Amino acid sequence: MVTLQSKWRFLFMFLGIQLVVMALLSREGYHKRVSYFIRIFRKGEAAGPVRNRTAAAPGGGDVYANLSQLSRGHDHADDMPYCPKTSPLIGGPIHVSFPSGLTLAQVQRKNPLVVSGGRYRPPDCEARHRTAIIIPHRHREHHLKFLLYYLHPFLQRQQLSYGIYVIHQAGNYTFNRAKLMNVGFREAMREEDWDCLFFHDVDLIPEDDRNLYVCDANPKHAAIAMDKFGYKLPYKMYFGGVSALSPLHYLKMNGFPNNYWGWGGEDDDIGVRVSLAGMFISRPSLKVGRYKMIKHKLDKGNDVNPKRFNMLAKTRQTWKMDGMNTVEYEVVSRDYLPLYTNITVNIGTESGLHPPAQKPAAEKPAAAQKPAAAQTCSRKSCCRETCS
Ligand code: UDH
Ligand code: NGS
Repeated sequence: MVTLQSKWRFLFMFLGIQLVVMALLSREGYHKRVSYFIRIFRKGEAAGPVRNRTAAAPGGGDVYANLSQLSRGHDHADDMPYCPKTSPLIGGPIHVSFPSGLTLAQVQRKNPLVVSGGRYRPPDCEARHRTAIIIPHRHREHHLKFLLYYLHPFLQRQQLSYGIYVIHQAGNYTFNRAKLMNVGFREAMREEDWDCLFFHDVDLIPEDDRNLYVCDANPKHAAIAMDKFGYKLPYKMYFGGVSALSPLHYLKMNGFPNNYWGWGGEDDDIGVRVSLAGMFISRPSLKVGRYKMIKHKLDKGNDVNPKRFNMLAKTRQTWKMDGMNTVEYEVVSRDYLPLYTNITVNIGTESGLHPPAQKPAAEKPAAAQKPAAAQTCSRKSCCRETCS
């Protein structure tokens, strides 16, 4: 009798506990609690600096999801089939965050199929597109690390054959983004017959891998929806951040201007060149052309260019005289690093590649004590591009 009673008590207790658990789970917000417990169990597994998520996760998937399926060590046989027109690895929105502590060695370990110089080919099919990424750079190593962390898997998911070039401006003279891109174009094309070039700011991380890094029939402005502009175009002719041109597009518009020293206007000039050369700006949809910008302030050595509006007003007259046909530079070094090709380049100043060394400020007459970046072009010390 006693044993039968305790059996019933046990059964009621068991059913009661089940009811309480079911009630808890069915309440609003149980998802959060369940994932909280799952995270506790998974704590020890967190291998990478960015949490693994599945491609379908709300708020974006892990950019490395699915890539471990790619097998290493395939020989690139001549009879390899073309990759499918739409890559089966594409997953849509990508979760982007910038955790502290990420190292280049970690990025390298996450990308075992990337070879010297930051080159990649799909291991199991012949890529349909060959894309070079050109990144103008100086003193932004911290941003570069994050860009590489996201860009490598992003491009692999699109089954592209690709190479990443970082064009590093040597010295401390005022930064010149557009001229560095001209250098990048020439140096990348010297190495391989790329069919598309992506000109990519170092601080912009793509948030959707349906934003294909291939060229369109017209020059493409890819960074159409940035978080800092509320995921909208700031103005209709905006062409900044990330753009994509085929070699033919690039040469048709005589490349980019060489004479925008400092911040601003060069991207607008490039946008104007597109239409002056008889082309249109193509764009992805606002849904896929999304980018997160790594927040930062204006760099030292990249002051706002006070001449930019005057220069922009003259693009129609200058674009054929200044660009790829006049670009002058000296490659200081070329390094085939594990995750990218670094090209350090002397692009000189407004006064040429080897301007006469400036005397120390104390020895100069007062009138000559302007900072180099603020010097204007006089007829005597003619800047090749602006004073013709
Ligand atoms: N860049 C460098 N080093 C520099 C300057 C620029 O690597 O010292 C490169 C880098 O790839 C960067 C790109 O040039 O992403 C564009 O420069 P930027 O990021 O400074 O330009 P952006 O317009 O930001 O994105 C400017 C910050 C606020 C400017 C406010 C002016 N009113
Ligand atoms: C325009 C600049 C562009 C610049 C854009 C966005 O005003 O070079 O703002 O700037 N054009 C001129 O100054 C003529 S941002 O908000 O990213 O700092 O890209």
